[in-house]
Amino acid sequence: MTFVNLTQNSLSSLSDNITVPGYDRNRVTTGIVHIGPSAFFRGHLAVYVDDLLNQGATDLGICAVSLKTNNVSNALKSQDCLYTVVEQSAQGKQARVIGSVKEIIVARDNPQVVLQKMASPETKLVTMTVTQGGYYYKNGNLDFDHEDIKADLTKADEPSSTVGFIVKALEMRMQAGIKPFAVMSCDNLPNNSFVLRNVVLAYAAQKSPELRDWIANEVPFPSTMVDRIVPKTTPENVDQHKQEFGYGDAWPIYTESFRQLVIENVPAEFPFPDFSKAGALHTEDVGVFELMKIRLLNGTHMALGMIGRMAGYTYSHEAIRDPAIRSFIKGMMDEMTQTLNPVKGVDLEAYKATIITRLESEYMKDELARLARNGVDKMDSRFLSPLRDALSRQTPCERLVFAAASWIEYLKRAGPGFDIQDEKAVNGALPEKARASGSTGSAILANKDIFGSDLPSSRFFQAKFKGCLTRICNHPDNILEALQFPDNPEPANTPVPGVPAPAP
Ligand code: CS2
Repeated sequence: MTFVNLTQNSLSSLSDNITVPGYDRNRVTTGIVHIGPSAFFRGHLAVYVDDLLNQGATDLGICAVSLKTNNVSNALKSQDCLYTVVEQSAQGKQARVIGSVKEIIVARDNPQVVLQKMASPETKLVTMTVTQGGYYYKNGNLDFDHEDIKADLTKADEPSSTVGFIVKALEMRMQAGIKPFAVMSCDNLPNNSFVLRNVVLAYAAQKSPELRDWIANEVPFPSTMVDRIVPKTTPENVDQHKQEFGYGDAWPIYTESFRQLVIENVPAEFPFPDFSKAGALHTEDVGVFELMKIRLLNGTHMALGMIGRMAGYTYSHEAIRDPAIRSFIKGMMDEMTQTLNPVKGVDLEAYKATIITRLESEYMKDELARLARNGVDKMDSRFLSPLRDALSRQTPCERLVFAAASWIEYLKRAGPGFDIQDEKAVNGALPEKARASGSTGSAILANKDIFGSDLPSSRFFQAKFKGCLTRICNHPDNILEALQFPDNPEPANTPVPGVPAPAP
């Protein structure tokens, strides 16, 4: 059997059950530059934009920019930047061809083309999904010691980093008298665009105070809460897609039907797309939504990823169906909930129940290894900052401590056959350090960039952490047996007898 490949010309020959762009892509101009065209972006923001184009917008086409790699560009270029999003649920699979990405550029090969795009008056919005590493954020400021930042500051006309590109393009606009674009992060990072604004301003200040002030006064940086589970596309997905839908797509995106986008308000006079037409929520206070999602979904993901994988499971739906893991996860979510403020319009109990249902979906085939990756970057937002809140609110946190302690065991297991997918951990020899520190995890806890100095010196935390890690180490072949928790946990911060007070 022969299959057509997805292109603009082949759209009309696809079967009727495939949704295709209902707008003339030739009439769509570029209004958004997106840095980091990850699977998540293609399954999330690009779909919202596709909705807006279907509703008649013509000035919101996306120019996708890969900073270094050309794999997305190679896959999408031959299909006119079209790709399929397959939504899967118990109701079946719905395939939809997304047309919002109009062009794709690899910045390393064409930095000037990227800058021209960003500086063009047509571009009103620059968005990004680059994961935490792309923010060059360290101890509350721009990491001036990072090689990328050092290099960009010396040859700023040809940047290579996210921050370098954003600042250079804004400088070009300022010098040309063109209004700036808005900058919107779509990464899972608390206060995502606020963090981005801080690093951008710090970098711009090195170039000129005038540029820094112009950015500070003129550029909106709306923070967002973004949510949609987008597992890694596998070679099997590519084959399966061809068989099921009758056409070839080099890189289809398999995802769930759920999606959510919450965006901080932008001043009304700024030409910002109205994403509410595509189901997003524009709000004054996005922070509460972000915290809710990062803790309840991403925190749960990471704990499920580590513990589930160490228990021998491969996928999210398998792990969450294990009664011991499920009960642990539900208990941990309850502990997380007590660290949150109420979220207007959201019933947190219903929100948690929806997350469990999403995790259970066997259609997703979401790998636990994906959920547990990049722990160095994620430990803080997923477990340590909720733990700090639990300690100050004096709410129960036994399971949160267990999740943090299980990271030490996860690190220990790194090696052939157990890829932890965490470059920073591997480069920093954290697996070796974890193995060397036995059941105390002391060499890892001593890493102030990750744990800070407050948590390791809390007597309550110390004792609980040691208790959890000891239990884990006592059950080397079955981590599930270490999941034992008291029915009536003591509130956080209760002094624990026998644990020495921290050094002054
Ligand atoms: C995952 C996320 O890798 C991770 O940290 O938890 O990619 C998660 O699937 C998305 O944030 C869901 O919105």
